[in-house]
Parts: sequence; structure tokens; C-alpha cells
Amino acid sequence: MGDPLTGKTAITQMFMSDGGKFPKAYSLTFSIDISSKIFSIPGENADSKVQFVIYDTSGHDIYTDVVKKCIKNCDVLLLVYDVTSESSFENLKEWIQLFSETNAAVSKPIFLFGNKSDLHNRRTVYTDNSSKDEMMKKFGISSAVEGSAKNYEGVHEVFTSMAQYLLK
Ligand SMILES: Nc1nc2c(ncn2[C@@H]2O[C@H](COP(=O)(O)OP(=O)(O)OP(=O)(O)O)[C@@H](O)[C@H]2O)c(=O)[nH]1
Ligand SMILES: [Mg+2]
Repeated sequence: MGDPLTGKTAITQMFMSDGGKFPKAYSLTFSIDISSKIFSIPGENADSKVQFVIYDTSGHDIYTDVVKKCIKNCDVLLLVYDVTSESSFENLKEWIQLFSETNAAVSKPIFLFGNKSDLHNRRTVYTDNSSKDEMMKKFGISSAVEGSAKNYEGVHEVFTSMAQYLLK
């Protein structure tokens, strides 16, 4: 989940294609796109596999009700903001609130991904370690990383963290 244009679909498509397919032209997501992938956890034995069923949700308000219904049985939340958009960072609390209104929020972990780290000159969101720790504590976030769907940086890593959590 996360604001429109933060890169949720780009992250999903790059994960699905192992970094091969970055959608350059923006195409907004209507309600939800579902995709599935069997993922082997790096460094683990061959049996350590997780099947991800990814609900790539729309960031647009008009789909909030349908998104809420669809995510209520999810196991983990990947929350996305855009490091070049302060409002997308500010709005994280709204997304966490929305998530908490679904059944899914009952002890379900939240993984945070600050996307578009390749756009160095346009960055407006800076998180130092102490503000990151404070935010993670306040909102119960399990892991917070930055990366770039475009450069396939951090994407494999954040899915690995989620897979490791799911296999526990
Ligand atoms: N430079 C850069 N652009 C990106 C990155 N990720 C996504 N984009 C661009 O940002 C725009 C929005 O990406 P999407 O993945 O469609 O955004 P979304 O969060 O799925 O948006 P909604 O479906 O409307 O909620 C597209 O033009 C992408 O090409 C990234 O890591 N770096
Ligand atoms: Mg999308």
C-alpha cells in the first residue's frame, strides 16, 4: 500500500520479472492487481520456498473500500513511499490507520520501502537512524529500507525479509 505514483506496481513487476521489466510509462492501478510467485530464499536449502500472492493495490482514494476488503486476510504489509515526495511519507500514517481497520492488522508485520532512491537530485525525504527508529516504534514497523524499483535495488532484499518472516 501507499500513495499513488510511489512505485507499488513497478516494485511488483520488477520482483515478478527478477529485475527485467521496469514499467516506464505510468499506468495507474485500478483497485487491485494480483500476481503470484514462488520464491526461493537465498542461502537457505532448496525446500525453503515461499509462495507470494501479491495484492498490488491502487493508491487512489476511490478504491479504498475495495482495497480494505481484499487485504483483510493478508499476512504482511509492504508499505511504500517515494523519497522524492514528502506527502507520500506524511501519508504513511493514514495507510497504517487504514490497515489497522482491517482484520489483517492483528499482529501482522509492516515492511516499509522508501522507493526511487535513484533520483538523488529530487530527494526530499531524509530519514536518519534515530528518526527511523522512532517511526518504526511508533507505528510498529518491522523493517524499513530504501531502494529503487528502477535499478532493482532493495527489491529482492525486502521480499527476502518478508519470506524469512513468513517461513518462521
Ligand atoms: N525514477 C524512478 N521512477 C520510478 C521508480 N519506481 C516507479 N517509478 C515511476 O513512477 C511512476 C509510478 O509508478 P507505479 O509503479 O505505477 O506507481 P503506483 O504506486 O503503482 O501508482 P498507483 O497504481 O496509481 O497507486 C511510473 O512512471 C514509474 O516509472 C523508481 O524506483 N525510480
Ligand atoms: Mg500501481
